[in-house]
Amino acid sequence: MTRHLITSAIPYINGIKHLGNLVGSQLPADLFARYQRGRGREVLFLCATDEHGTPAELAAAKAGKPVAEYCAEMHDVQAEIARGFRLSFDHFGRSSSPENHKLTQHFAGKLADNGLIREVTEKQMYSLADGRFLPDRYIEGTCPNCGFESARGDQCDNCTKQLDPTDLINPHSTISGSTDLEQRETKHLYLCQSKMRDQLQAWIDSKTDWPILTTSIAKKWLNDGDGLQDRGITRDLDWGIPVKKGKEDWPGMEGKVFYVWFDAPIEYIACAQEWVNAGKGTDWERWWRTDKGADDVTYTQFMGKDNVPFHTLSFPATILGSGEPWKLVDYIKSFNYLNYDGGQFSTSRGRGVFMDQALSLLPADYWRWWLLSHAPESSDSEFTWENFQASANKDLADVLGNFVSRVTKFCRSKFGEEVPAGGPEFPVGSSVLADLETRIRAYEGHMEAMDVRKAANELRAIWVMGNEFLQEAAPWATFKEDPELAASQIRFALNLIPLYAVLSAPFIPDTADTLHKAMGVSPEWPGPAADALTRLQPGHGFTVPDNLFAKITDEQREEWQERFAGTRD
Ligand code: B3M
Ligand code: ZN
Repeated sequence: MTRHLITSAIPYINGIKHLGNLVGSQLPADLFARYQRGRGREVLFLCATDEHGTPAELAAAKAGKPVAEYCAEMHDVQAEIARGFRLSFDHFGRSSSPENHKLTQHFAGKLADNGLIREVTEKQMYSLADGRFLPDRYIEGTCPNCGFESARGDQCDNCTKQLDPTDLINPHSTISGSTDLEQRETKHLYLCQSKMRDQLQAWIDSKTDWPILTTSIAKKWLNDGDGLQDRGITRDLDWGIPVKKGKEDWPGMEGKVFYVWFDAPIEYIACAQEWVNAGKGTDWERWWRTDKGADDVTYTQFMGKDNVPFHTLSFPATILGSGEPWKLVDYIKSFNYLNYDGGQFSTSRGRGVFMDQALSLLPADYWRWWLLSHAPESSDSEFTWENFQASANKDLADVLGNFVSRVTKFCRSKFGEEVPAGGPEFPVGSSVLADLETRIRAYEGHMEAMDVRKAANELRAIWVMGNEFLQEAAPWATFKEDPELAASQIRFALNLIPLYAVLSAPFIPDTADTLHKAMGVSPEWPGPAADALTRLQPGHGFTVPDNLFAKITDEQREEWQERFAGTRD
């Protein structure tokens, strides 16, 4: 049976992520991991924090902390919030781990051995006052294009023009404010991606089943001319993975580190090693080395569209270029952007709802359901408080919550807290059983295909069927004339609850758990609907769960809308 290796793009360490980040990678990856586990398949689901590069350094400086300390703290913060959202990683690693240091240096050594790395001498801004080279975004000055005074070395935020630090008028260091800057020569390593163009092209061309969003981005980069330029994989920074050729020093590269986008995807592999070293698993090679059994692994990656070039070209170039039998990704599921109330979510400007804030308002299942059922798959989508309120109240409270409440309470009042006997097993003269069968199989199909919205729609339709059945059968009316028939109707309806629980678990795991417990059964993926709907036999005890979903009131919605209208600190 195939095993599933699943990774989510690893979130930057520089602060708590917003809901747009969540729905673009970690959450759909979790949906898929939970689904595959639910089907009884072996899964290794990995994620980590992306801890290197200038964003980490800048965020640590802003927090007034040494960068290593900042990263350790933020990792724990992000891990805690991930638990809050019930993201079921088998391991949540760190790209700064010793495992990743070693493996990144190993890959660099192999690439060098294979003639895929060249040394390039280039000029870069050096700050005498700071005693260091400055990355582009550590330099600010006046934009030559629009006159904006705080244009960054890489781009003007005012007129969006792409800049080079040497374009700026009056450039100064953002660390010290010093204008004592000069151009100095520095040597860097470049990965010769251009030599691998044909190999990468053939590989991408073979992926005929990939989402168009993924392949169109990859092909654009491959064919545009500048996409597959050789790429600098080192930086003049203190924080990062020291440049080494395997275990050996790399002459001329002292004091330099690898570029964050070189080591970040390698962390997908190092994370599996961390998982073993943390005592949670025993054999990482079985998942990652095709010479050690990973041939029957299906590897799926989840990410936002901005990450696609790195996963379709750069990382595969690292893997293929190593000449070693590493597992390559089988399927890349990418997402468009989620916007926030008429604009963009923005980490730097603190615009939108952030993961910690969301959990302080409502339990994770509300957010999971809304985000997944509105996943930005075929185009960008938008979060509005009205839509969030309407979906949660309708789908969760009116449809699912209300069904469970009506069925269990009616049964308790008329037959007690156990499944009643009497009457036929299935509704006579109704297509409900056949319709359920069709819908369950369609749901499975959408989940296998990672069609997140289609799966959510199918699940919603399955929930709706329960209410429609109740409406039609009207056991409260039948009970007066034919209690036997009412008993059989309610038995059928009760049996829908564990079915709903197991099907819904990938989307709303806490609610699923509550339902399984209330019905006194463990999760069991449905075979034929007729079998699944006779699981609860007469006499089987259950309890009436507490109200599953409170409705979001207009007052709450308005208050939240107001509270999140501005920007965070
Ligand atoms: N940290 C960017 C992002 O979070 C980056 C992803 C790395 S995946 C190896 O969108
Ligand atoms: Zn400008």
